[in-house]
Amino acid sequence: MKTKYFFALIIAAPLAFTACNSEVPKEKAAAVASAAQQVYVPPGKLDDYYAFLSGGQSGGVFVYGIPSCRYIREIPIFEPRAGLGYANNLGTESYKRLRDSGPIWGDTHHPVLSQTDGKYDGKNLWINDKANGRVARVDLHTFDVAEIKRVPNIQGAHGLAAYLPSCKYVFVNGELEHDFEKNTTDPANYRSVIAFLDGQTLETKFEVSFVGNADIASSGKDGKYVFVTMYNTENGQSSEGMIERDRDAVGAIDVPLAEKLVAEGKATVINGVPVIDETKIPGVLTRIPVPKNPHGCNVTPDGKYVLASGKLSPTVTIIDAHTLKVVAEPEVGLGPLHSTFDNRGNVYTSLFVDSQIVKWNLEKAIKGDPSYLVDRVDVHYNVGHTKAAGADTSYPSGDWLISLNKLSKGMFLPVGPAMPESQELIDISGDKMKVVAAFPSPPEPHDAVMVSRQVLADKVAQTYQLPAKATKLGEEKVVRNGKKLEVFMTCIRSKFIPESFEVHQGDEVTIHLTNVETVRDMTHGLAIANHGINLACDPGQSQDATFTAGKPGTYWYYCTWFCSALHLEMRGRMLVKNDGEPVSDSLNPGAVPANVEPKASYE
Ligand code: CUK
Ligand code: CUA
Ligand code: CA
Repeated sequence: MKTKYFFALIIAAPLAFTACNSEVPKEKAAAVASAAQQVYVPPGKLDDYYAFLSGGQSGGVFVYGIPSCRYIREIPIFEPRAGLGYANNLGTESYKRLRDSGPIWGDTHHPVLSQTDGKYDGKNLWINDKANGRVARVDLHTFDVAEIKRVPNIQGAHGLAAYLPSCKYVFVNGELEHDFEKNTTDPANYRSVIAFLDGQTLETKFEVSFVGNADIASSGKDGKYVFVTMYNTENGQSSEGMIERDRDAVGAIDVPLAEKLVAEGKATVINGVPVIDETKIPGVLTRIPVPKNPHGCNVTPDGKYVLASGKLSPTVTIIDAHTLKVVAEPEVGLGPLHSTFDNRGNVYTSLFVDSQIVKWNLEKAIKGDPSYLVDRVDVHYNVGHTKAAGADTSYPSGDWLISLNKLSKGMFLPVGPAMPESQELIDISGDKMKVVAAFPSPPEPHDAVMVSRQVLADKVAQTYQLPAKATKLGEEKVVRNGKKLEVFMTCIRSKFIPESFEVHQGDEVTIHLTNVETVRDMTHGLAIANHGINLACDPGQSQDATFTAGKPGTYWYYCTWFCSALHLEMRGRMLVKNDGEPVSDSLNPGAVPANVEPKASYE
């Protein structure tokens, strides 16, 4: 597939196999060398794809480069990340946004990329918080959280997908049933909802409620149906109760009909959201019977079929996405969880129990051709989701596939009783799948999306746009209001302005820090000794830290990102005075030499 790094590998490969892998037999060594060549991206060269991996209980998203499998960055979302200055401080907007939406922890499962005309458009990434009924939007210009909203009436916000082709909604389904209307504990009142949120603001526009639950979501491609798998049609409250029936369902929601019913006032407003109760207004939700307790739900790239992976059944159910009829139910292996697609009519299904990815041909399976199974490959171990590049769009790329494995066992150096989750990169460009690399990750990726770097090439911002509230260079000031002190501070290599300010013990201090750099990557941090404060302020960004001044004395604040040769000198003093001692509001009180005004030329 990729030959551009061939020469580098000619040098690298023999080294690798003589030094460390002397036990590899010759014929295997050739295969390993070719795999190494495929994933080798020399330092300074860029990967072909971004892979966004959900962080599960880490509460955010991890960005990797594919095919090198290099970790590039973390996007914290539902959990404060003090090291990155995210939501770790009373004053920051990220803290307020997260706190206003609920608890400061989340469980992210399904990253979803926005599309235009059936292709990724590089604008937004949405992700769910299963634990606390929230959805977040990440702006891909900055790779930063732009919005977090609580979804009313939902519990276990699990399946998440964009309503295609327009993406005007993202929709999220409730996996955990409860009574959100009367707040009783009576299971007879239990409902789940599928919530439709405005793709930009994440306001919940309307919901469809029903008995039972919904697990994983996928959208049809023509603006009519969206689909969810439903494993608890029994409305059971015990694991036995949830597997009583031989068949559960795929739910198909007729979105235009739901919109019409809402417009006609047929919905009941519950907790501020119009809810169509499917038990009272049937027709919005069609249940298509599938073998018991299905899991993955995936619409084919052409929008013709929706596939429900069997989980407890060794089958994948193929449903016509327009007639809603089951057209085939091929056997694929044990524990099928999720399916993904290439550009040649093949499906790749993860088999949790078999620890395999199985490749099968969709049309052959529909026609009943016994040769529908094409290939299978072992993965390590117990794969959950699997995702091929572009598989959620109308134009999959058919080159790379990621297998997101729950256990890594002996794959990596042992690091105590717990081991990392493991992803494997599989080349699906040929007839046979080839596992070419494995990379560990923080816990616990459930799903991933890959987007070509070309899509984002002209979108990713170089710097933030200075917000209106930003302090301008030369306009730094200290504003005192009784026990409250506001410090309007700028930073640029390699100086904070002011370099000191005075305050009394117990005063509430807010530092409004603006990074006035115009050069990408010139992040400055602001740590304040013994006050638990760390901001990360990227170029063009303005961040606020609010805290209470400690006992009298000198506390240095310093830059936490190594930014220049004078990084260590990039520091200033908070001078906490004793009660009754006068404080100065001039910039840099007590600085030596006195009366030297700070200048803006610190390049
Ligand atoms: S779920 Cu985790 S493996 Cu939340 Cu998408 Cu299937
Ligand atoms: Cu600024 Cu280090
Ligand atoms: Ca069931």
